[in-house]
Amino acid sequence: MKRISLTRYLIEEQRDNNSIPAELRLLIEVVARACKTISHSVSKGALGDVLGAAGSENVQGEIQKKLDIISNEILLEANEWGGHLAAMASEEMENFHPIPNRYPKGEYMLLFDPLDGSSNIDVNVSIGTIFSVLKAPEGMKEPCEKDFLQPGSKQVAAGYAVYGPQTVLVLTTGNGVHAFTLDREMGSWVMTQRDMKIPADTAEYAINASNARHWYPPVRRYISELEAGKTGPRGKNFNMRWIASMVADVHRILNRGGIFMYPADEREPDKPGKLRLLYEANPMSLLVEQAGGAATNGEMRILDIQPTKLHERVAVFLGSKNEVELVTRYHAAQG
Ligand code: AHM
Ligand code: MG
Repeated sequence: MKRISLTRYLIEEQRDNNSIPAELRLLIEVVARACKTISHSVSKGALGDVLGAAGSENVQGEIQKKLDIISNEILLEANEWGGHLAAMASEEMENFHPIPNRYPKGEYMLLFDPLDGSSNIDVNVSIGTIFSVLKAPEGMKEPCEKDFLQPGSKQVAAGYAVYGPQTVLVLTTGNGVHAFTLDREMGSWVMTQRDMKIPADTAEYAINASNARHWYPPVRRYISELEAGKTGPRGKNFNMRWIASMVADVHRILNRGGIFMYPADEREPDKPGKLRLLYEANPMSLLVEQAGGAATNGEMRILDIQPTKLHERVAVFLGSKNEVELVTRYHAAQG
């Protein structure tokens, strides 16, 4: 079998479609290299003294794990000196991270959740890194928060690395979704899936059902119909999976279909859901759409949402198109 490395894919994509300029290629390769380093740390576990809490909280008031902080540092350090970025932002930092003055600046902006699925770190369940790439607005001199507040449709690249039984990088630059498996002996990312596609129909759904009593009526209706199975209104049985790492749940959906949901609920009306728009929902929505699926917040396409702040939260329904459209219609019907 011919092995196509990540580098080769990026270069050929530029040659054939003119879609990955050299700076963007550098950026993607640097992020991929950082993910390799994170994967190495993750796999050391207790032997590397990387498990457990760091003793601090992030801006969302969540307890930070040692690996949240280590992964954040790895991504910042890898990306700040190459000259390809204007600024970075992360789930783990309240404010965005400008490129230090001693380094040249580039035209891209990188956003990431350095280690998604933090609750799974210490129990050896799949976790991941999610990233999103934007272009700095035309004429930007000193970056400010509002430069990051672009709708997800403006992303020029997005992806994640999942640290599971295998470490796999899944990437889109707007021309399909491709997966690269980390060959640890060779230290390289090798393309193992080209053009991943999500089937439009599915019999599998993912939601944290422990929140059921807080759901709004459209979500209750949708889930109760799935639960009713063959003798219910949907006339077929559905299976449920919930890994509690969005990266791992989305990876399953890209591979065999499904719908993933993290809805808003009645607990905190001002807080629409748990997941963050800019560095979780947007990159995952671009990947899912590029693979033929759909992603909404129940009301509109996630990629069309105009963000208003860096750490904004959003309700998420993504995956197999026909299911996402159905639950979105139930929201519209509710008015
Ligand atoms: P994190 O970024 O702090 O890890 O939180 C996001 C994660 C998602 O990966 C996952 O889908 C969700 O939180 C799980 O939430 P819950 O604890 O409700 O199961
Ligand atoms: Mg996360």
